Parts: sequence; C-alpha cells; structure tokens
Amino acid sequence: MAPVRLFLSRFRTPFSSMAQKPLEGVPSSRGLHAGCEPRRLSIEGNIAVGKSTFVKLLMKTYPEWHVATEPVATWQNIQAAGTQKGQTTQSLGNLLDMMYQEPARWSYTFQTCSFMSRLKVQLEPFPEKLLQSKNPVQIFERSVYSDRYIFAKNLFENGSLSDIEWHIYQDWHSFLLQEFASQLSLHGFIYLQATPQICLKRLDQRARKEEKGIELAYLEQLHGQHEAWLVHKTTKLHFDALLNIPVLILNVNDDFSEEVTKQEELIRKVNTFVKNL
Ligand code: UDP
Ligand code: DCM
Ligand code: MG
Repeated sequence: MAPVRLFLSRFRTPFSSMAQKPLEGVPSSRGLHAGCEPRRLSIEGNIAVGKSTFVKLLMKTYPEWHVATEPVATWQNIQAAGTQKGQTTQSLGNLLDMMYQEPARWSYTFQTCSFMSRLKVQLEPFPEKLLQSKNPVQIFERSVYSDRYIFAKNLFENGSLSDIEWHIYQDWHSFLLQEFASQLSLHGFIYLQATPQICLKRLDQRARKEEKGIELAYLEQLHGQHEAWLVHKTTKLHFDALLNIPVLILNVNDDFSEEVTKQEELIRKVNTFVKNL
C-alpha cells in the first residue's frame, strides 16, 4: 500500500479546500451508527476500472481516513506458513498467475485465499487514528461480498468452479459471515462504473503480466455481475444486512487519473454520500 505520508501535502493539491474539513458541520452520526463508530465503505468495480487510483485520490483528499487496499501482492507471492518477518522467505508461487493459467484447477484455491485475506483485514481492530477521529471513515478496496457475488459466482457460471466447489464455497462463506457479522458490517458501497472496453484499455495500460490473457468477454461477464448486484439488484443475496446498504454509482468512463475537474466532481459526490450515511 502506498504510505499515507506520500499524500500528506494536501495543501498543494487541488483538493485542499475539501481536504481540510471534509465532513465539517455534519452530525457524527445519522441513522445506523451511534457515537463515533467508523463508517465503513467498500470500493467496488471491474478489473482495472481505477479502484486503486481512486483510493489514492481519497487518501490524498482525506488523510485522516483509513484505507485498506486489495492485497494483490500477497496473492502474487504466496508465502510458506511459518515464514517470519526478517527471515528468508519461501515463496510457494504466484496464485494470481496460476488461476489465470489454469482456471479450472486454481480458481477455488484463489477464491479461498482472496476471501481469507480480506476477512483478516476486515476483522482487524480499528487503527488508533480512526479511534481518535471525530468522523472516522474506513475504506476497503473490494469486499468479502464482491469476492462471492462477483468473482466466485462468475467463475461458477463460466465453468471454472465445479458444482461441488461452488457449494462448499457458499457454505463456508455464509457460515463465516454469519459468525463474524457484527465485525464485518459495511455502511456503503462506492461502485466505480465504466464500460468493459474502457477497463480493457486500462488493463492493457497497467500491463500486469498475470492478466495479459484477459479478454473483453471476461470483463463483460464481470461487468454484468456488478450491474446485477449493485444497479439492477437482481443478484440473489444471502445476508439481510446487505439488502439496504446504500450504493453510490460513479461513472468513471472519463479519465480521472489526471483530470482535476473530474476528480473534484467525484470527491464532491463522495463527500455528500458519506455525510448522509
Ligand atoms: N487509469 C487511467 N485513468 C483513470 C483511472 C485509471 O488511465 O481514470 C489507469 C491507471 O493509471 C492504471 C490502470 O488504469 O494504469 C488501472 O487502474 P487501477 O490499478 O487503479 O485499477 P483497479 O484494478 O485498482 O480498479
Ligand atoms: N480477483 C479475482 N477474484 C477475486 C478478487 C480478485 O479473480 N475474488 C482478481 C481480479 C484481478 C485481480 O485479482 O485480476 C485484482 O486486481 P484489480 O484490483 O485490478 O481488479
Ligand atoms: Mg487495484
């Protein structure tokens, strides 16, 4: 994850006026959360739509927020159990690459790994900086819900997960989420929406070597899953808590990585959304 201090020079950014007191004048709680309980949001969206880029923008704009980026580097370099910090590490392989090379063999394994890494992150105690914040906000890049309702579901539907694997996946996913329900609650989703064609362009531009073989058709499948879950709400969900979580849809077809006006427009929408959670 990019260190927060990289983005501390907020007064030199175009967001300086928004960054100083982003939630000023807003009651610390409306509805769901009493007192100072952090508002927890997940950024959702297709591969390479711009989630990490957007998360960096949020970190620059709101340095007091806590952000958990997606642990892709962990998936690219699975470490042997018991490897301690500072010791020579034993790499067991690049699971992201293995999944794309042999989806039928490795998709289930990848999805268990992805889920476990997210579960651990979402269960971590609130960092000190959040506990001291008047309006604490925690941002996750994707969630245990997109793992299931976007990726695992899609891999089952396209034949990369067998009936048995999908059944077992859903069984432990439901069980663990019910067990940890109180610690996993989210208060909002921010859905970065763009056409699969734009995502492919950005994916090519990023050029992650494991993703070289990804075709437009795969991004179209994932786009359809996002739209069904977050826009049309036709995906069958298994958690009551998920049914009424507000969704902010941000169209990011236009480049926002360099465009200050577009960035300001997005941040204004986020600000209003978070204020009203
Ligand atoms: N990107 C871009 N314009 C945008 C957003 C992102 O050109 O408005 C680029 C970004 O620089 C990167 C690629 O698209 O090279 C994928 O972005 P990111 O890694 O943020 O996507 P994610 O997979 O996290 O959604
Ligand atoms: N990924 C996946 N299944 C998940 C989560 C992620 O297959 N449950 C893959 C999709 C991307 C990479 O991991 O190749 C995450 O990168 P990105 O942030 O670019 O979507
Ligand atoms: Mg990312």
